[in-house]
Formats: sequence, C-alpha cells, structure tokens
Amino acid sequence: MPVEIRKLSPNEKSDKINAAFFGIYKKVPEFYVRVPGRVNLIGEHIDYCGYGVCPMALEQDMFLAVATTNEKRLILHNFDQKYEGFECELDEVKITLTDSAPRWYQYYLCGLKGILESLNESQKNHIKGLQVVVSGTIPQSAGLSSSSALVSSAALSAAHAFKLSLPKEELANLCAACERYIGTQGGGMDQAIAYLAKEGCAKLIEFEPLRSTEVKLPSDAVFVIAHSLTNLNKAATGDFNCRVVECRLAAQIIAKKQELDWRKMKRLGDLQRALGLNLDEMIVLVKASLREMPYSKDDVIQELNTTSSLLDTVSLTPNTRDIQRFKLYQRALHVFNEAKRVEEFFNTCQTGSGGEATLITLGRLMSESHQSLRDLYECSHPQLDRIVDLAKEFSFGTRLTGAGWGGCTVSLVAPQNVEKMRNALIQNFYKPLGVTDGFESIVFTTAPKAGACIYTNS
Ligand code: ADP
Ligand code: NG1
Ligand code: MG
Repeated sequence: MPVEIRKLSPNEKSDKINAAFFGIYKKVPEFYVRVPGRVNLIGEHIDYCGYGVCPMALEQDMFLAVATTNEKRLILHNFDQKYEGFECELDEVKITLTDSAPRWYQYYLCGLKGILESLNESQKNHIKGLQVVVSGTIPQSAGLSSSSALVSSAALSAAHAFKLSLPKEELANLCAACERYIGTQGGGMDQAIAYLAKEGCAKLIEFEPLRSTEVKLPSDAVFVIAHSLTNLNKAATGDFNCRVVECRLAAQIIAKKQELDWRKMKRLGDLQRALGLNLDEMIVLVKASLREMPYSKDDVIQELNTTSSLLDTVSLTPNTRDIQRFKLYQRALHVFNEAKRVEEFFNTCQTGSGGEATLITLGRLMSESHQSLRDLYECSHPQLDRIVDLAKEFSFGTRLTGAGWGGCTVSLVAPQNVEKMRNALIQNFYKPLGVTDGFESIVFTTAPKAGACIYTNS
C-alpha cells in the first residue's frame, strides 16, 4: 500500500509553517509530509542482526512543507532558525562524512539521494526542484528516532514531488539503506515503523521480507518516556557501528568453527538460519564457541585465519577499523536473549489476559532487557540507569529505548502511578540536575500514533 494522501485540516502548527514557508519562498506549500518518531518497547540492537523488534510511533514528528520548481535544485530551510539553510543542484547531491557529527541537512540528503538513485530513465523525466521547510518536534539524539524521521520524510517529499507512488515497505527498505549514507549501519526498525505504524497499536516488525504485525497493547497500563538529559549522535562516534561489527565478528567466528563460509555471514540471524538451530541452541553454541575475554583485532584475524585487509573489507566499517578490543561473547548473548524476549513480549500481548499478570510479565521482560543492555551490551549511561532505579517503585518495568549511551527510557506504568512516577523523577532526578521547568517535554506518556502521511491543501 502507498502512503496515504489526506487533505490538511489547517491548525496552529500548519499556520506557523505556512507563514515561515511564505516568508522564505513567497508562495504557499504544494504539499506536506508528516513522519513520526518512535519508541521501541523491546528488541534493542537486534534489528541489524536480522531479528524482530516491537516499536510504536509517537505523536512527536517531522513535518515538512514542500513546493516544486522547474529548476532542478534543492533549497532547504529549517523552521528552527538555529539550523543553517542549505542549497544544491539535484545532480550534485553528495554526503561527505567527517570525524564529527553530520550536519542536519545531510540527513535530508540521505533520503533525497535514496530516491534519486532509485529512479529509472522514464521516472527521471519527473524530477522537479524542491523548496522545503523542515519542522521537527522529536527530541534529538535521544533514541526516539529523529534521524530516521528526517531521512524518511525527505525521501517521501522527493518521491511525492517526482510522482512516484511506492508501497510503504519499499519506501521503508529504501530509507533504511539510504540512512546508512550518514555512516551508521542500522537495521531498519526506525524507517519501518515510520511508514508502517498504525494508530492504536504497536507493531512487531520483522525483516527479510519486511513485514509488520499489530501488537495488542494492554489497555490498563501506559508507556511513560523519560529523558535522561544526556544525548549521543549515533553518527558522531564509532560506538554504534562497533556493536554492529562485534555481532558480525561473533557470527563469523562461530561460522568458521562450524565450517561455514564466514565471509558470507554478516549477521547473527543469518548464522542461526544457516545452522537451523533455535534461539536456546544458539545461546548454548555462543557459550561453547566464544570466550568471555575480549578479542584483539589480531585474535580475530587468527580465529578467522585471514588478513587484516580482508577483515577490514569483509567485516569492518571505516570507523571501526582502528578498534583493537571486541567483546563478542557478551554481545552475541544479548542478541539471542533479546530476540527471545521479543517473542515472549509479543506472545504475552497477543494471548495474555491483559490483567496484572500480563503487565508483570511485560514489565519483567523490559527490566531484563535493560539489564542486558547495561551489562552485556554496555550501551547504557549512568543517568539512564538512575532513572531505571527510581522508576522501579512505580512501574512494572523500565528500560532504555533506542541505541542508548544516553537518551530516553520507556516504562510500563499503571495509570494511577503515572503522576507519582513523574513527581518522583522531578524531585529526585531532574531538580537535582538543575531543571526547574519544561517537565512536560522531558517526561511524558505516549499512545501509539499513525505512520507517515502526505497532506495537501485541496
Ligand atoms: P536519534 O536517536 O534521534 O535518531 P541520531 O543521533 O540518530 O538521533 O540523529 C540525530 C540528528 O538528526 C541530529 O543531530 C540532527 O542532525 C538531525 N535532526 C533530528 N531532528 C532534527 C530537526 N528537527 N532539525 C534538524 N535536524 C534534526
Ligand atoms: P536510534 O537510537 O533511534 O538512532 C538506532 C538504529 C536502529 C536500532 C537501534 C537500537 C538507525 C537509523 N537506527 O536507533 O536501527 O538498531 O539504534 O535498537 O541506525
Ligand atoms: Mg537515529
């Protein structure tokens, strides 16, 4: 199914963006696109290993106003004037990475480049120039997927302007691939939920082929998001890609020991499929095949009986080639156990009574997920762990959400405890850090919203 096109009901937000658009381009927008952020309920750092995850879309979103021109040029502005404007010819879209965080407009360029590269000769006749104003409300670098909302809204704006109507799954796959131009080797969860989300339910997202199943969330509890007031831009450091690569090396060393072609084994999920084992058997195999002590790059080269340059090209990314210490046992154990937790979470939602017992199980799985991310995957942050501790008394379970190293937590909370938890966090976490107001944007409840949509004026 293609992304829905609806008539815009003018509101305060669209009035403001229209005014900004008119101020810059002296015309009204032809269309708008909305792409939501997401909170991942469970299944962290396993999408890029090929395993299913369970996110839902947020109300916070990326909202773009767009007009087309006959000059094949992109002109891009941000509603928030702290971001500089950007212009380029459409046949000169380049994303040049440096050692620091990418510029904001490079995320837009990822989506635009993805669409431009997908066009066949006849589709190229419909290329138009783009005038765009971007307005985003998703907390940034906080694990709520602002990056993918920007990339996916960029791709959708270009696709609609060039008269391409693609199925949502195709757009999601295209966006997952083109966000990698920013340097991170993500797995596709964020772009998938951005397009496939449905109001009122979370989704189980599975890959290859990309598919989604509605998840029935318990009606007598809510999800609360709390910002740890720390951030990490995932493309600014090698931390994220290091985890992707550690999982790949774990798969490759086990594959080699099992006499499979290690060079073909990019993901732990591929290894499981090749061996035909279940998740419990994979856990046993990890314990028997990998050692707890970290591996040096030379150890990995020896295990795989390969050379440094072949390892660099087959297994590593440009920003992980200098890493000398890989924890493979711990990362692989997290992945297989987290994949099991997603299965149990999904089954509990679908078949549970919805009562207290269901909530206790879901909460336990969320808490176990956090412990594993903290101890085995080492992608938490002391401020995330502090929120998890403070939330224990009020929630069924709390975990970091998104990639981690900062950002947000998500808690499953009974409605009567939401205010108590908020107050406890304000008194014991936010106020001691010097925050005195604006709490509604750093600790808030959230209900599942719809995925990407295109709006027109008529
Ligand atoms: P997240 O966890 O939110 O996906 P990332 O580190 O992957 O975080 O990406 C965050 C980056 O996305 C920001 O540093 C910024 O460059 C870009 N971005 C997100 N939202 C906006 C916005 N509203 N305006 C400009 N850039 C944005
Ligand atoms: P965030 O933290 O929202 O950038 C990243 C990845 C996901 C997934 C999670 C961890 C991208 C675009 N996103 O999300 O694919 O791996 O981390 O579960 O790479
Ligand atoms: Mg991101």
